[in-house]
Amino acid sequence: MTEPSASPVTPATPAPGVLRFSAEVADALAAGAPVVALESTIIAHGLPRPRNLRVARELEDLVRAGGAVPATVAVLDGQPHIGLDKDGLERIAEDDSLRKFGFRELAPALATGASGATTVSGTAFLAARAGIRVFATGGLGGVHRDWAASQDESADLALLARTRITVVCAGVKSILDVPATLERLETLGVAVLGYRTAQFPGFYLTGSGQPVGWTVQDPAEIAAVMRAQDALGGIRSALVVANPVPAREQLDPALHDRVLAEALAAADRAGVRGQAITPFLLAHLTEHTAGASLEANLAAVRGNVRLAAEIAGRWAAGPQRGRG
Ligand code: PSU
Ligand code: MN
Repeated sequence: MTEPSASPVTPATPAPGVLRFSAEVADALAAGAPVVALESTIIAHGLPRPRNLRVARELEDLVRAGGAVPATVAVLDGQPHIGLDKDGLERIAEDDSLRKFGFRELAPALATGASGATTVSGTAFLAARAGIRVFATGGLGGVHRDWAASQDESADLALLARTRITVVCAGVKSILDVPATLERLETLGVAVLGYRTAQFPGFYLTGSGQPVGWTVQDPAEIAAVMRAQDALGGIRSALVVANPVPAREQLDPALHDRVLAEALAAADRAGVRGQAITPFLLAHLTEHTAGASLEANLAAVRGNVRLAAEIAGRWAAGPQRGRG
């Protein structure tokens, strides 16, 4: 693959043929046109069926409407796909045997021909290797609330500490310990920008109550920060752009707090842990808020996808005078 001229990334490129590009993603990267990576775990394990397939298509269409090319990432039959065709997207949404692949799962999956949806850590790694700089998701994984006992911290955080990609998210999932997750991002050296907010977003909620150190007002400023990261050189860490769900589309905070407490208690009773805990809690919230949490989740993801397309456009356009 030739490196896109407008995107000054220098990925340690994988061996030829390891990544399988969709035709539109290959063309866009070769032309230096804007591309937005999308993860597949949210489709396969984060959303109820059959709505998830419609959402997968809708998110790709939103990227296109924003002037960029969508690259939904997944591993199918041992091959990492950067951009899925119609059948691939259907498989992600409908195949019950699909696993959940974070970064560490990728090599065993390739070697054994396994199939799975990629999480933020799996997607960010593969997208960066492919030369894609902008990635949209819902909420990052992070430090779980029972961390002292379980030591459960999503692999998303450590991977972002060593991967040069910009992740647009609505904060971290509110099922997590948000202040602890922010501390970990600081420890790991991952920069966080609040998009038009001084408060770190709360995933289903517009605000988490936690402050964010930097506030940016437009995509050009974000692109300027990305260029500054590259200008500094050195450690290739990510940039987290935290984009709140609009207040009118957030989940009612009182309902959120009540149902989340119930969901955490239910997970504890059922002995759910490890990779299964995030899908369990998200599904419990959807069910016990009569779908309201799902609508807030989708509103957040849509906003992130739209913003990511704008950032990708700014990034591909190259440096502007005086800013990004
Ligand atoms: N955002 C959503 N829904 C999701 C996820 C993110 O709106 O389902 C997924 C992402 O793939 C993220 C994963 O990487 O949840 C975190 O899982 P874990 O806590 O097991 O690392
Ligand atoms: Mn975990």
